[in-house]
Amino acid sequence: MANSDPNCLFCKIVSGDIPADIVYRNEHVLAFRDINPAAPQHLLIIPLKHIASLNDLVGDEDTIIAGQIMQAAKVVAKEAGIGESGYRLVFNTGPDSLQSVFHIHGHLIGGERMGWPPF
Ligand code: DGP
Repeated sequence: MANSDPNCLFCKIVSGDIPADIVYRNEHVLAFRDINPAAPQHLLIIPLKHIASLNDLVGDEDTIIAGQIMQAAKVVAKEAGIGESGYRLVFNTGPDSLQSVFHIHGHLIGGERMGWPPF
């Protein structure tokens, strides 16, 4: 696949080389359950294109991809039953955020009352 990194875990989930509990897919993005859920509903939404992090979004194409992630989040939240009760979409970015997988992903979390601030 174009724009894929052979060393990237999430690119391997996109290609099917590593299995995941996929809940949603379209021609631009993929959503699957986090292997280590932090909430009753914890989905990861990623672009099919390899982009390392939010800091690596460049140009109009990536701007569109960012919007596609958010549009998918809305759909996935609704399908997960949290569209109305509420959810967060979190993009950990950089060391202080504890980002550990360098393929941009939105954590869609919900299914329980959350606190704020989140740390
Ligand atoms: P972050 O720390 O923001 O980079 O989040 C990475 C998330 O990816 C973390 O919550 C755990 C999840 N994760 C890591 N490896 C796998 C995997 O192989 N499968 C799935 N489904 N999730 C994974």
